[in-house]
This record gives sequence, structure tokens and C-alpha cells, in this order.
Amino acid sequence: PAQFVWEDPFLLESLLTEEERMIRDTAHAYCQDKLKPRAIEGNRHEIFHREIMTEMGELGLLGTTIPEQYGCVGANYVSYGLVAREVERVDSGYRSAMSVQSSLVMHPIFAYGTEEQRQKYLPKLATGEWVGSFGLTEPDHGSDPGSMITRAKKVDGGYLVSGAKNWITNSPIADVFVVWAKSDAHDGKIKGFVLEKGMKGLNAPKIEGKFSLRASVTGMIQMDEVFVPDENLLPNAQGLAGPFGCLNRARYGISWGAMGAAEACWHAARNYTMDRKQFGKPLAAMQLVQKKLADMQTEISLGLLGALRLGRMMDEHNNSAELISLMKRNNCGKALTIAREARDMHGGNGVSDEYGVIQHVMNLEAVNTYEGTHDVHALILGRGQTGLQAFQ
Ligand code: TGC
Ligand code: FAD
Repeated sequence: PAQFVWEDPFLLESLLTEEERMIRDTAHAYCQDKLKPRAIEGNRHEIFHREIMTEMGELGLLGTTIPEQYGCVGANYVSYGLVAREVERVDSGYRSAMSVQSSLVMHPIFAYGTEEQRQKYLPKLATGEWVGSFGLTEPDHGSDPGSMITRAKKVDGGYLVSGAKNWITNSPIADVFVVWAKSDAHDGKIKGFVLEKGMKGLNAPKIEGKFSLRASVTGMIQMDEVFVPDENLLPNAQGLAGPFGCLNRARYGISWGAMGAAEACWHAARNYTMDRKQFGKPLAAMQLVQKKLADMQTEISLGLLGALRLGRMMDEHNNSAELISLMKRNNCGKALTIAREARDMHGGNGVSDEYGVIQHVMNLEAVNTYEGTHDVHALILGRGQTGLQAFQ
């Protein structure tokens, strides 16, 4: 029989193309050399180092799937997933910043925008000169965005947008805001608008005291009759299908990213228990510890294989939204369990950020909640297999 490769039992590596491996290797080197050294400070002091966006832009890690004519690398969805895995191996907060820019800001401008909008925004978002944010969630409407109250009122030459968005990644440092609002000029249907920093009536205060994703900046978007010119309406999407088209892509990326965080925790737990001796033997020689390592290996191997299969289906335009829910839900939930186990296996040291596990535990709490909570994705899957909706 072939040799067992403990860190890659399905030989996933052999299922990637040359180009996919090249993009992955670029991301891996950057994340380990440049991102990782900042993660402890970022988490301790709630700092998002803004220059990360320009560095990622330089390497082609923003809007990876968007065509080259807009300054992007035009890679496939598998490559995008591999990048998310490498970034989140370091910290989910950095992957958040990257996902929002790529899937939630650049994608809607590319998919629903005019050629002028693409030309105006995409190249600067691709280099990281501009940072984007995505406003769907409201203080009183999270899992049920269809009940949003943010409104766009038609006036001469544009719209007056009023409302508040809550828990918005990147908003305090954003130059561009893709905001979803119900438009009275479109029978009250949800439309996407591109707002820009400095518009009158627009504020984006930071949310303080976050104990998760501390290396990512999160805030609100407050809009008090912000005048948004007609040319900033995204014309080619209407209804919830607009924001969900973006979420499908971000959720897919998260299914890879969460496995990157889980791998970091698994490898840390394995190394730690190999080195650490109690009762005269390495902890890794104990049966209970080996069972935990085996569970981590199993869930991560299966989770990565599922993410890869989903990526291939996305590249063939042959994926369902339900399958994205299945992978987002499974991989986030499993990653959170793995991170908690790895933290436990580090004993007291596990609560110190020096060991690189506790911040993954805290981060994955938010990752399991945003982009559709673990239970909301269960309801999407329940509806998908029974035809009966259980949201209400
Ligand atoms: P429902 O009746 O199911 O659908 C309404 C319309 O939307 C369409 N649709 C989709 N289209 C494409 N892809 C999907 N995944 C879609 N899901 C729904 C649907 O076809 C329909 O279209 P139309 O044209 O017929 O109107 O809507 P509902 O109101 O019953 O929704 C229920 C539910 C629970 C499925 C949905 O609202 C949901 O998924 N809630 C979770 C909310 C969420 O994920 N929010 C994310 C906010 S953004 C974020 O968290 C970013 S964090 C990023 C980071 O920092 O990394
Ligand atoms: P709620 O919807 O109030 O849910 C609370 C609890 O009730 C959850 O356990 C949920 O599973 C459960 N629940 C809800 N409905 C049902 C039901 N029908 N049946 C059973 N249980 C149910 N949003 C953006 O738009 N843009 C962003 O950039 C963004 N970034 C974020 C960054 C962070 C750090 C965080 C924490 C959130 C971010 N979000 C963002 C918001 C995120 O998407 C929401 O928090 C998420 O969708 C859940 O909504 P909620 O917080 O209002 O929880």
C-alpha cells in the first residue's frame, strides 16, 4: 500500500493544478513571513494594519477571480479558496478583510455594476489603495435581512439613503461602501448602492470591545439622507438575490479559510503534545490525546476535500447555494470544535496568545456566526431536503 501522509491523507496536493499551487505558495509565503508576525500585536491591541491591504493587492490576493482587465489575476475559485485557507491559517480577521474586499465589494461591482463603475472602482480595490465594506446586517435585522429598514428615496439625480448597518467588517477604514437598501423607485425591492467616504450624512463608527476578530476592524454604517447619485446605483441586481450572490462566494471562501485555522490549531496541538511530557511520557503518547488528534485529522481532511469539490463545482458553474451552506456550516462548526480541543491540549499555556491557538478559538466564534449562523444554514439545508421552510 502507499505511504500514509499524515498531514494530507487524501493527497489533496495532487488534485491541484500547477497554477493553483503557485498561487497558494505565494499566499503561504506572504502569510507566514509578513502577516504572522503582526497577528499577536493585532489581537492584543485591536489593531488592523491598514498596509496589509496594499501588500495583498500587490500580490494579486484581492479579487482573485475577477478578470485581468480590471487589474486582478483572473484565477479560478479553487485558487481563491486556497488563498483564504492560507490567510486564515494565520488569523480569521485578515481573511475577513480579504473576503469582504474580494467577494462582497469587488464581486457585486463586477457582477451587477456598469462598465464605468467597474473601471472606476475595481482597479483601486484590486491594489488595496481603496478598502471596501458591505452593509447588509442592521441592528434589528441580522439573520432576516429581508426585513431591513434602510431606505433609498428617489430624488432628482439620485437617491437619499437613510438607515443603519451594524457589525460591518472594515467600515471604519472603508473608502467604498456597498450598501443594500429598499428602493422606492423599484417597488420597495432591495437594491445595491455604492457609497463613498466623505459623502454628507455618512458615518462609520468603530465597534469597541470585540473579543473575536480583534485584528479586523468592525463598525457601523450610519446614513442620514446620504445623497447617492444615480450612477452609483448597481443596476443589474434586484431583491435578496443581489447580496446573496455575493454571500455565496464569501461563504465558499470561508469554508476553506476555517479549515486553514483548524489546521493551524491541529498542528500546534500535535507539536505541543509531542514535546510536552507529563507522567514521564510525551502527552502525544496518551490514548486520549491521540484520539483528539485523530478526530482533528479526520474532520480537516474531509472538510478540505469537500471545499475542493465545491470549488471545482463553482468553477464549472454547477453548484447549488445549499451545498455552499453545507460546507460553510460544517467547516466553521468543526473548526471551532477543533480550536477548542487544541486549546485544551495546551493546558494553561493554551490561554496565552504566544501559543497561537486561543485567538483562533475566539475568532471562530464570530466566523461560525457571520455570513449566516450555524443554525441558519441548518434551516437552509432543512428546507432544501424537505421543501418545508422553518425560518418562521
Ligand atoms: P428566501 O425567500 O430564501 O430568498 C429570497 C430571495 O433571495 C434568493 N436567494 C438566493 N440567491 C442566491 N443565492 C442564495 N444563497 C440565495 N438565498 C436566497 C431567493 O432565490 C429569492 O430570490 P427572489 O428573486 O425569488 O426574491 O429569503 P428569506 O428572506 O426567507 O431568507 C432566509 C435566509 C435565512 C435563507 C437568509 O436570509 C439568510 O441566509 N440569512 C443569513 C444572513 C446572512 O448571511 N447575513 C450575512 C451578512 S454579511 C456578513 O456576515 C459578512 S462577514 C464577512 C467577513 O467579515 O468575512
Ligand atoms: P440574530 O439573527 O439575532 O440571531 C441570534 C441567534 O438566533 C443565533 O443563534 C441564530 O442562529 C438564531 N436564529 C435566528 N433566526 C433563527 C430562526 N429562524 N430559527 C432558529 N434560530 C434562529 N454583516 C454585514 O452585513 N457585513 C459585514 O461585513 C459583517 N461583518 C461582521 C463581522 C463580525 C465580527 C460579526 C460578528 C458580524 C458581522 N456581520 C456582518 C453580521 C453577521 O452577518 C450577523 O451577525 C449574522 O448574520 C447573525 O445576525 P445577528 O447577529 O443579528 O443574529
